[in-house]
Amino acid sequence: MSILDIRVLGDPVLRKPTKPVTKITDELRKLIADMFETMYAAEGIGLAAPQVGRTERLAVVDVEGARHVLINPAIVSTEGEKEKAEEGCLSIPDIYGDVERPATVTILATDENGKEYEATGSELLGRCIQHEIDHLDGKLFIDYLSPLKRKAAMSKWEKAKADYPGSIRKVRAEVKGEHHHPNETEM
Ligand code: K2U
Ligand code: ZN
Repeated sequence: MSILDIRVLGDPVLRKPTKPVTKITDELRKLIADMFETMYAAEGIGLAAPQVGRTERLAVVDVEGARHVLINPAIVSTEGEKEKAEEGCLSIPDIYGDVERPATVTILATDENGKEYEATGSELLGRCIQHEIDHLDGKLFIDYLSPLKRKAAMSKWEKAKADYPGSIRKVRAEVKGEHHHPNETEM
């Protein structure tokens, strides 16, 4: 498995809608494994293919140990009052903002064995799933901010982006044992 570079705001790949996965190949499974490794190294709880420069409709999620592979995910229903919570994004480092989203979401997706499944998530899992599916539609959390808040975020990003030449964020390997997952294969 390898840690991939993360694309940051400014890279057009983050704004391109993704293409449905038609065949689950060994290469796609390797990408899934690399996305989990990259996500853990970047201390995220979700990661979508565009964030590593790929255009497949694919994301991975691990919220409190609940790992989900989201291949061709679709939201089938949302429930509950909209809840506001602060969000960040691995592709927009150090920028945060409040985003309102439905509390609970039910999705239909395919797993890495090609099996279709339905999952329901609330709270952080529900929010993360919605954040990742937005990525697959070229949408970022800053799109939900009020014009004033977005202006503030963008001017902060104008300065911060100098640290990411080529809109690339290099992710360093975690220190061993810093963050281990039970079913993670040893390198
Ligand atoms: O897709 C991504 O950029 C990873 C996002 C996913 C996410 C954003 C907001 C709320 C929930 C999930 C995050 O940067 S992962 C970082 C993180 C870690 C713990 C809790 C919230 C966010
Ligand atoms: Zn994100």
